[in-house]
Amino acid sequence: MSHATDLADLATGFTPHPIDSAIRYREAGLLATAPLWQLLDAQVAARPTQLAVTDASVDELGSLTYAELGAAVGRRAAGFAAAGLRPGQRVVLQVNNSLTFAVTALGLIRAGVVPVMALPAHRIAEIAHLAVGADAVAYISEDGRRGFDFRDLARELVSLTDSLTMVFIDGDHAEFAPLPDADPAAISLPDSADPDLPALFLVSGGTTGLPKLIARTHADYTFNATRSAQICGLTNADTMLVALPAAHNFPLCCPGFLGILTVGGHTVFTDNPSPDSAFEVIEKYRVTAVALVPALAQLWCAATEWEEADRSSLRLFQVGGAKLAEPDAQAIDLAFGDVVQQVFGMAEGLICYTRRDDDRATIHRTQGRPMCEADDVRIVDENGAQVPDGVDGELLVRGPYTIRGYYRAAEHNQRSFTADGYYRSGDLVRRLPTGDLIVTGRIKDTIVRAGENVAADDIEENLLTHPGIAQVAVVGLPDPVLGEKICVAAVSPIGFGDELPRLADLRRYLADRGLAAFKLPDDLRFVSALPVTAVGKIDKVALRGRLTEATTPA
Ligand code: OOB
Repeated sequence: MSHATDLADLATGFTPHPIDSAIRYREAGLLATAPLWQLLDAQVAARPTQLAVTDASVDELGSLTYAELGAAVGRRAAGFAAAGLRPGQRVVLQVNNSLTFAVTALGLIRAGVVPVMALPAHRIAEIAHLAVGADAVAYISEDGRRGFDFRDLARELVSLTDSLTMVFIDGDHAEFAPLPDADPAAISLPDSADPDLPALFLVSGGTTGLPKLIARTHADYTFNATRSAQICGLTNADTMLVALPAAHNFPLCCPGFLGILTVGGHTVFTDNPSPDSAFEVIEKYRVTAVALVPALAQLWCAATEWEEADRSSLRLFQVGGAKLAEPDAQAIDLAFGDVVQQVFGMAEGLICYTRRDDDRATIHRTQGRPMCEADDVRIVDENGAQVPDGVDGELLVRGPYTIRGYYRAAEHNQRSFTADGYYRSGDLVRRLPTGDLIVTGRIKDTIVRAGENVAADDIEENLLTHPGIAQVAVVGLPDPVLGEKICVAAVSPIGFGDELPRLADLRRYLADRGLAAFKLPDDLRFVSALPVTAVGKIDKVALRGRLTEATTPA
């Protein structure tokens, strides 16, 4: 295929903004005209000697300045081009947090090759699905040094997919190719890109079914990074710790690695988010900002009781990906000094932030408000009619950086988008008169018990106020009499010494808080940990499976 055909192929099955919206967004200055890699080029020119990236798991030579990062990215891009990868072609990238991640992801983008940002926890089912869906020509990963051998996955993948002809492996590459580098002066790289074509693919974070491909364009992702960095007040004096998997939208671009790139700051990558390791990294590099999911944030808070490393440099503690309970938000502020920020976002687009100058109560209680004035949020009832402020409804969204359709998923798009182009998030939210949003649950997360609809999040929120419960998930399990019974899976707080609450205690507790009798749980299991998704959110599908297995007689 010629380059033009590769780009035409990339555009097939991609849903752009309608032309009038694209013009309006561009006129408002929200959609860039430059390719995404321009973010790096600008910093290489502006501050070549400043530190750009550090790999916390490498003791020596683990850092690159902007000039060095620019050069490494150029060589990697040239290497991919020399290996035969062409602009517009898709590749699946699955690399743990490291300098290799930074150089390889940016190298692909610089070469015009479009990475599918797989998470390290994905396995063959997800990777094969993504590779086939994107018609990927290459898989890029690493060896077995981190406890899982991605070369085995590569072997299976090659046997399952027709389009895939190249595998590049970081480290011990076995029968595959090593990550390529070449002299950029000797090979031609694209000097521009259509800003409204995909620069990369994110994968959807849903816990139902296989991940879907989310095309993010040069223009919309540049905006996502730039606006996020502004809202979070990042400057080139900031150091961002990327502790969640870097391929996820949150640590990648909200503001994350790409956001800090827009202001010329420093990113430190770690593949170990546990507090004992991460706190040392914070002390060593004077980290100022970090993004975590709620379960990790809880762990970090608890660890401040015994970990001694100096964390006083932290000024921005972002939590998102799942609902942060108000007491947990307060606990973070107490333990780290008024630094918490809630982030409610989705790979599909919309990002909401609490703002630095909001009062602490708003920051503790809400999930923030949209980052862009052109974000068009509607909250609707089950008939699609808009609900007033203060009333729960499903969040629909349309805007400059929100997709108009999943990639090559026409049938799915019929369900996930309205006729006038809004993305149906499936999230239940409530808008306050201030514009701040409170996420109250998922529309499908209800248990039908003896004919009554019970919202799992209602019970969860109430249980989280109980001192004997640190984390909780409420799911419906099949029951011959009730149809579904309400099962509580709970984790007790670290160091919780007293006797664990029993089912009868919790039923009484909830009844005292005013919950209706039909909402009181039928079953209680204490577990050491709840199953989580690839980025660390509670995975109810897996949990239901586990609990059903545990109750089904053999
Ligand atoms: C982030 O992105 P995804 O694509 O992995 O997951 C999106 C979904 C949302 O639709 C919502 O159901 C849930 O995750 N979610 C939250 C939340 N943040 C995300 N639910 C309650 N409270 C929050 N703060 O998870 C993501 C992407 C960018 C930034 C932050 C998170």
